[in-house]
Amino acid sequence: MKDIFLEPIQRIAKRIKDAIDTKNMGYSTQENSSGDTQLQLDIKCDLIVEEELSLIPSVHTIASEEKEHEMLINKDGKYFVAYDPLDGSSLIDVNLSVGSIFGIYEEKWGARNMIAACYVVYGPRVEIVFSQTKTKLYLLQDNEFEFIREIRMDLKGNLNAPGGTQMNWPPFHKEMVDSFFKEGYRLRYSGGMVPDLHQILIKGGGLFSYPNTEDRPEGKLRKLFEVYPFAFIYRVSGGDADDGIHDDMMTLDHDHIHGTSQCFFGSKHEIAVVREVYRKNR
Ligand code: AHM
Ligand code: MG
Repeated sequence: MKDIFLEPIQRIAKRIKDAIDTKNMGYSTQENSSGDTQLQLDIKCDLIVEEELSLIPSVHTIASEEKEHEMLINKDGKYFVAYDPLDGSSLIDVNLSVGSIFGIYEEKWGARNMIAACYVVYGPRVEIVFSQTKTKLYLLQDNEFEFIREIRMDLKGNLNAPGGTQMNWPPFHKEMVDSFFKEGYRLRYSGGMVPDLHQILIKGGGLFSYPNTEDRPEGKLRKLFEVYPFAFIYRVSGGDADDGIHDDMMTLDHDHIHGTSQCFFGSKHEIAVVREVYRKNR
């Protein structure tokens, strides 16, 4: 299965990198389903992904963070692909790293149907991280992606990436975040999910958290495009993920394509702490 998606995603990554580099296309007046103003660049990247995925005969349906509805590609296909073409696109103005995220589901949406996940980081370098049974890192050099290595996380890290508006965090969440800092964890948060989670993955471990808050009672990050793909990638890499609610978030069925959830990703140690704290405060 892997090769069916790896090559198209490599083409997508090169085309999106070109789109980012070519010119600043400014803001459009449209909003996406989550109410964000869409950049013309978001729309262009969405069309690039749509075009490339439409060429794969085994793709049944696609869903994009930038499209209100899912789109049928081929009724005889078996893969359902959810993607965020340009995550963190507002960071382009300040020249920080951004990414694309892909979740590949078999037969239907839902965490339990995910069979592979992948992201691309557009930073000083362009990298692809692809997880199926292992997590593999590829680097763009001289216009070709080269396999670099497999990624395995340590059992415990020392980075802490706490998302969401702090004044709206539940008090037990603040206590947990502070407890990591008191243990010597260091703050690493750019506001781009892809580079923030990439940093924790590549540097061995730590915790990225985005809790439910008063202003966002169901978190911010989207399950199909963002939360499940990273949960899958972290688990395949020897780390873990949790939603603070369910025994195993990766057994969940599908509800709404744009549904959001609180989420926690990290090495096994940090996620065990999250589970303990959140089970106690459920
Ligand atoms: P986007 O999909 O509209 O770009 O939003 C998702 C981004 C993530 O990359 C990041 O983790 C999160 O929003 C940051 O949110 P906040 O600014 O609330 O910390
Ligand atoms: Mg996004």
